[in-house]
Amino acid sequence: MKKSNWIVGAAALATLPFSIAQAFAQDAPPTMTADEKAQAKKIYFERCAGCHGVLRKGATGKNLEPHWTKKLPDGSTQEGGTLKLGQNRLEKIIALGTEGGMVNFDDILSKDEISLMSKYIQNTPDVPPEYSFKETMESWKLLVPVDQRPKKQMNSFNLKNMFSVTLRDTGEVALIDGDTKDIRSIVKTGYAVHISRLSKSGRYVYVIGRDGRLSLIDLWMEKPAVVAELKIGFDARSVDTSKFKGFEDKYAVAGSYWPPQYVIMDGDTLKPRKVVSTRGMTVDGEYHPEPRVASIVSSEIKPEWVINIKETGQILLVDYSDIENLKTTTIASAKFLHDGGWDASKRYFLVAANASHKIAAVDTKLGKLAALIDTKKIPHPGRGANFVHPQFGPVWATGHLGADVVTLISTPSDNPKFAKYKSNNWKVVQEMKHVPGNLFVKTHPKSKHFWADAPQNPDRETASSVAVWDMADLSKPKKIINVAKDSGLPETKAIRRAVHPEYSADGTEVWMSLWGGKTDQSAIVVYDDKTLAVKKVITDPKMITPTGKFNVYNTQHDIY
Ligand code: DHE
Repeated sequence: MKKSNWIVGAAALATLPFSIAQAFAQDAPPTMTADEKAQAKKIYFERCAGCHGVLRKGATGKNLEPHWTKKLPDGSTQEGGTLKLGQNRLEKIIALGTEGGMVNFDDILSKDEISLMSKYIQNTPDVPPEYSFKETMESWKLLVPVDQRPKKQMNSFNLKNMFSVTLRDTGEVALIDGDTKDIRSIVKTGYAVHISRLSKSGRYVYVIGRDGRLSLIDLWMEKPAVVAELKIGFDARSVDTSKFKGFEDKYAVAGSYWPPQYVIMDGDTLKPRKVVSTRGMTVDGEYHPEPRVASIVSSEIKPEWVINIKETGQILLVDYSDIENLKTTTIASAKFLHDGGWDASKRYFLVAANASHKIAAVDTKLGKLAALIDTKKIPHPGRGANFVHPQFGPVWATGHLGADVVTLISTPSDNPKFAKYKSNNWKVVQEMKHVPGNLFVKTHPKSKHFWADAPQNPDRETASSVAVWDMADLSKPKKIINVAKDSGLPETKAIRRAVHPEYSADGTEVWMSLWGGKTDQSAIVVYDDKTLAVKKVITDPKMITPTGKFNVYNTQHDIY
């Protein structure tokens, strides 16, 4: 229906012959009580919005607006080649997942909840409220002012090798001493806490929760604790700090999924300085009401952040040298930008446009797109991994949620010894056989191994295991390590997904999390990177749903 006609449409319905009016009546979405709606809304926010968007316009996950979740009025499921879903099909998809990358929810949601969610997504999406600078400022809590904080490190921990570990479902991070493997502190943070990032100095940890709560932890305190908090939005995933010379620890920036905007703050207090909306045009020239802020990284060669806008496919280089007069370079790449990391030279940033099956590489020195590289389905690099390939020279690697490979892309280098590889640059030089459902890959400059997880794979054994390649000879079969078995913990109903390899500061150990059931005691299994033998199982009744682990030194210096 044309925009100019849409008001007339409703009135005209009343005059239609009975059979057609009845058909329109059948087109009404499934009815729900207010309580059911509230419950479904909560589950949608917690479990679905990340991939499908608050407005359900689709990104990593498919569009879930009623025009295709609901069957046609006559019950048919096809219209001009578009498949319509309907209650039964939706219930199946939610329960069992799809080959396209949707995970199965039958071990997370009950049958009733799956039925409820299927009804909910046939109804019109709820639009959450906006969130202004004033409200952002009102949420700010300075718990320990700067002048009341330690002037030097007050504990004896080796802070370089401290790990900030996400305890996803308890909304906490555990600060674990990488040398002794002791839990030094468990800190309350935001709901379904997502990632940690480090200030340039390595003193402050910034932790962002999915509820938009940003927590600032001071590692110099005798017992590291939260010294400031800010609610940057209602739904958030990313944060970073200013790392350019002269701006160390000065600013922080956090990206919000809803409302679609980013917030610039003072680095040591989180006092908000500026809120910038990301609404605007996609690379295809269409207006998007919900362009969410995906990954953010901080350049060390310019006072700039690379801010990746998911739905528009626009990569922003935001110059923070004068935040009152903010200058932004907008680089068109491809939709739907997600996560990414630096190449080995830290001049190029490579980010997954995951639903377009592409990697975009930005030259941050020239402020231009360097390449758009086609890959297999749904690349998901985390931050990716850099190493020197025996045949192809420097490469950056990404795994895939939707394909059974790890993709190696040749990256440029100023080092004359790599000049012979120049003609390979920005090409996919190898696809290493893996399995779908991979989220994170990792290596370390001092390591000879390459690690890739597969936590989203539907097979229990595969999801609980991690694959390790010998980088000196990538044709050798990879080694599969069952992390759940290595933990020695009793089996649980929920799959314990082995997720997010992270190196110790010296590159000798690899830490793997076991992401288990919402209330199950779980563990981090620490491997000797050389021998691949278990070195230590870190477990504790408070170790519930450990996922991302952020080694202070590696995160501070973007080593991956
Ligand atoms: Fe993440 C990074 C978004 C689900 C663990 N995740 C990122 C980044 C984004 C993102 C945009 C890049 C941040 C940056 O670098 O600034 N993640 C999303 C989602 O939208 C998604 C798909 C769905 C959701 O509802 O949130 C999602 N993420 C997850 C998980 O379920 C994971 C596996 C477990 C968890 O604890 O939430 C998870 N995401 C991570 C981790 C990183 C991450 C560990 C950082 C990787 C790194 O090595 O830096």
